[in-house]
Amino acid sequence: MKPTILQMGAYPEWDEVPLQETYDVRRYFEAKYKDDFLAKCGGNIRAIATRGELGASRNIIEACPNLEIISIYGVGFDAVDLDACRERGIRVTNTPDVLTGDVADLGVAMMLCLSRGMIGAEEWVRGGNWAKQGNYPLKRRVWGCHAGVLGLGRIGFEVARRLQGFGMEIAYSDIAEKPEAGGWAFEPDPVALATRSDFLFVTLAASAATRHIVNAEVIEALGSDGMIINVSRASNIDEKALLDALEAGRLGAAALDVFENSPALDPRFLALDNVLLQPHHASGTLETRKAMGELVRSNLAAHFAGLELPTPVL
Ligand code: 8YV
Repeated sequence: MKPTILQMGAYPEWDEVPLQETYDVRRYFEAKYKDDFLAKCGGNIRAIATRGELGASRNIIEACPNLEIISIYGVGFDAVDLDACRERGIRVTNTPDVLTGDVADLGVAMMLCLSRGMIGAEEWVRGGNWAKQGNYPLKRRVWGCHAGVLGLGRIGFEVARRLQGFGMEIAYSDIAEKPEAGGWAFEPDPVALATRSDFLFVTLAASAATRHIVNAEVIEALGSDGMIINVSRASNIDEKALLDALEAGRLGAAALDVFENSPALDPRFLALDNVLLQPHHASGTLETRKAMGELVRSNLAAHFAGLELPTPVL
């Protein structure tokens, strides 16, 4: 008999097909009446397949008394209630490493794109302003500037390595100094990091402890010429303080791949011209998403075969 699994969100077809071949899949995201749906199938669920941003709340975990494992399509596990899992010995897996390069690439691309005004420049050409009004307004340099990396984990490290190629001066904050950081300066205090940075990359794994780590003080320290680039989670930034500072020009610019309440982001963002807004797609390449889907399935397969999990969180 195929094990029954609860699927929290849609996957591409190349992931749906093998999942359905191997498991009896119950699609939570398609159920109209979620509570009734869980009341009916919850007792049969042995695994949850979810996505980074969807996770699994305590409610859902409790509605599945025979749950053994949660497999996340994404590296972030902040949306899974880990305490609820620990209480019941439920295993949790994620998809680290396979997405690191793409997330770092997009972060760096966002910095370049916003700093050099590439979106506006494209409109300048397409809209005929180049011919009518002449040259595009001058923008800001990136190479040789100071970059701060808040969270030197896998993704932060790859961001910093890329920035080094642009001849940037690199500093980072983390819980402790990292031996792999080589010549990059360690600055434990995020405010001090922001003070010395032109570009502040937010790359740390989100948790209750990192909520609003980028607060009004950090934002002010970055200042009216500074830019924030966030490819982690929205909760790492105090979004209201960010919007206030962007509107008042106390922060120069922000390039964001993540938002509170996404995809229904705060309409204040849409009125700003000092932002670059991206639809949470830092890991969104065909190659990486295929690797993530495979890892979701290999974690589930290892669990049901009684083998060691390839990429466990818990
Ligand atoms: C994905 C993510 O966009 O890795 C994560 O934690 O949030 C992203 O890579 C997401 O998990 C896909 O649903």
